[in-house]
Amino acid sequence: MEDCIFCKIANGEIGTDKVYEDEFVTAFRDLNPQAPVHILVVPKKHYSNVLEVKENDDIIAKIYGAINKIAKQENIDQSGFRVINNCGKDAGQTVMHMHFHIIAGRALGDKIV
Ligand code: DGP
Repeated sequence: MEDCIFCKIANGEIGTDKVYEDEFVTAFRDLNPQAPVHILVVPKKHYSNVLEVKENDDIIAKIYGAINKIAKQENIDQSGFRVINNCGKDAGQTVMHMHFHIIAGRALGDKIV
């Protein structure tokens, strides 16, 4: 996707504070952190959001495999963290490249669910 900021970050065209990378996934610190640890985990391939993930596609497993490693790397595996995916307008998705927020480093307060 030509004009996608997260595609540009994932392919190295734009530099960022990268914390993890493998063949399928890149993770970097959010520009506008909501907690001491706020990391975005994105697939290297462009998906606008989770609605584009097909049943037999293992990208979500790859993303959660990366989250597992990042949690240990960031020392939040014991204290805990929240993973958030915003999909579409009502969820407030602002970047149309599927991404999962890892939020941690403080008590996260009220939950929606
Ligand atoms: P969402 O609302 O779920 O679409 O969250 C998008 C997040 O992406 C938001 O927390 C800010 C972050 N973000 C937007 N542009 C950039 C960028 O260029 N670099 C980084 N590191 N984060 C960005």
